Amino acid sequence: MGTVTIRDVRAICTAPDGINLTVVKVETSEPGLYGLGCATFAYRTKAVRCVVEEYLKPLLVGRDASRIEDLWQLMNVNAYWRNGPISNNAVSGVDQALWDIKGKMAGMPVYELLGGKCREAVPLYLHADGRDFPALSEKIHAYLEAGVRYIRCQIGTYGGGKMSAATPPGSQPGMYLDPDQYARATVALFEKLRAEFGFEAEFCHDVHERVQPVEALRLAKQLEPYRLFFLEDLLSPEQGDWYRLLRQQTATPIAVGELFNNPKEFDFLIANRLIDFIRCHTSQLGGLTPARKLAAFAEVFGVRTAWHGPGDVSPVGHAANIHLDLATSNLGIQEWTPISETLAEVFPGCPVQKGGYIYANDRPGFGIDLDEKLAAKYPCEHPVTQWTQTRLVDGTVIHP
Ligand code: GCO
Ligand code: MG
Repeated sequence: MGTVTIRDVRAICTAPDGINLTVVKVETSEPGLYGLGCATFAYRTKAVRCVVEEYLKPLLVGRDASRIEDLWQLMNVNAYWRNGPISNNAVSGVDQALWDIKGKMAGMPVYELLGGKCREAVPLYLHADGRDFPALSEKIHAYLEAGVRYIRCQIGTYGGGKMSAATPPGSQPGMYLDPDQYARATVALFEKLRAEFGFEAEFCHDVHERVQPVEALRLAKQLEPYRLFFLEDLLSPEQGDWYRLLRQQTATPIAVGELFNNPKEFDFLIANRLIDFIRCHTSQLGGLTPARKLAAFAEVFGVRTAWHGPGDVSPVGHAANIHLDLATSNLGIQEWTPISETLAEVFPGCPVQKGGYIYANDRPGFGIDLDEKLAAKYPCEHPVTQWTQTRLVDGTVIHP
């Protein structure tokens, strides 16, 4: 086969489960040879699609599809300004598609291209949530019976709700939160959870950057006796330096990263061993190429991976995470969102969950496809994002 070049680059936007997903399809000069990559930024779908089709496509068509590293570097600096979520997601879609193509050309699953399996399957964690303790406890029992041992425990997701009587009349609409009430309730929650489930189950919790730094410090210390597997997003990326103080005062394992786009947001956290798990949303980083470099960098400092794996990652993105996980020795855990029947129809070849593990298939590339006709039946919608309009009791906007 001579040089295989890029013939077309398209963004396919679809919402089979009502969550906007963006997948880039790179078609090549070789008939029938194409790759798929995840570019999902659920709240700016149109913007990512525009970057892919109006800017990256003209840059890429006609170029050698085998030159993944060169093309990643070219795309990353092509707009001069870089390291933002919209351009990174667009670059990720192309990058992952090129890895998919390379696997298909080599006749190998991508995990083989990355060094081969470190394990037969990938350990996962699932989200358990409930409006109250009994509802949460019932979910956890069901997961444990199904062989899932790592569980993220929340009551009322990330806290917050309607404005209270303490909010000044006439305040703006939004998701109102009392961080101190949330922090006190969280400590009480894990005391009850450990009393009911003991210490065999591995519990995580996601603070979702919703408390002030000193409250975060106090919360991490108060949770220490309950031996969490990790405590996530204690601080917003803007307050990352507070992790230096946190590390000196508590042994609660720290996980952070889903909001990171720029290497300068995480390099000091890893190089100074201030965190235990890096939680990046791999398309937000720019794809598999930067993610595999980040995994290797983290290994040097004893930091483990725990890639972001919520509902707003496409099954292609989940597959890319799983292939990277399989070939990564410093894998910590993989966040998993069960794939619905509808999603599995639109994306044939999804990774499969069996008990507490995820299995990739062994087909070349990522082993996953996209039924474009079916995908077109689930168009994306673009309403104003509501849940991120989070406010304190007094009406002040806070990080969501
Ligand atoms: C997680 C994340 C998600 C995000 C969501 C934003 O740990 O999985 O915090 O729940 O809130 O991906 O769209
Ligand atoms: Mg999170």
